[in-house]
Amino acid sequence: MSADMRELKIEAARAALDQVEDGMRLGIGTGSTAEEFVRVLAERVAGGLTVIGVPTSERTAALCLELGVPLTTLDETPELDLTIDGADEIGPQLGLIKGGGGALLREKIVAAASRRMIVIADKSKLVETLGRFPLPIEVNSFGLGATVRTIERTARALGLEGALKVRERDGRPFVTDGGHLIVDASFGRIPDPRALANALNAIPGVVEHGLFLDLADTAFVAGDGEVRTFGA
Ligand code: ABF
Repeated sequence: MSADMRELKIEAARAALDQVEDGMRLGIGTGSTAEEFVRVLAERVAGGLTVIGVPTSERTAALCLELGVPLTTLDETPELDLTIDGADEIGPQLGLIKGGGGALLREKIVAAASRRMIVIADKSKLVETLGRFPLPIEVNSFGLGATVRTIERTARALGLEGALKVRERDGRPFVTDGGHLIVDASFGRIPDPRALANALNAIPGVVEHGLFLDLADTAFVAGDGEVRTFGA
């Protein structure tokens, strides 16, 4: 990642940090932008800010522990004030594609448990229509072949076609923190994300998908010397 790109992520992270108040219960996202947020948050915690966070991945949990950000779980703290997370794409009405980092299931559970969700990103994530980034779909490993066929058939009925690939890392299937697999679906433009989200939710082998609709309230998007605010 270039130094400029990292700087944009830090700027977006700082804008989100301004929304954090003493005593807040936070959802803490995953990915390189969310990691910049953890770093700036940790500085404030070291300076006396009192917050507690629910991490959306083991990776984020490890960074929080390393930097001294206090953690809790959704079992102990089922209601959160604010979640701050990155995204792979930010589309109209703050519809998102997430899951490129493989943490979409926990990210969605944590976002849904939060009163507010702020997305932080550099401007490369803004799109007019979702779908340039392959849609991550988390699936149970049982019945993988059948589930993939059902996803294909379901998408085709909505006019969407494209390659579905089981994600790999180091030549082996990528396994999520929840023990599931990820299918990356290169559908291209998704004109009706809600219809696709509903259809995917109805497939038994699909655990969750990376379409985050009606979850984000605000996006801070850094680029061209400014941080733009989208949403409330
Ligand atoms: C998480 O990290 C994911 O949902 C998304 O896939 C990814 C974005 O990563 P980065 O900030 O590194 O671009 O938020």
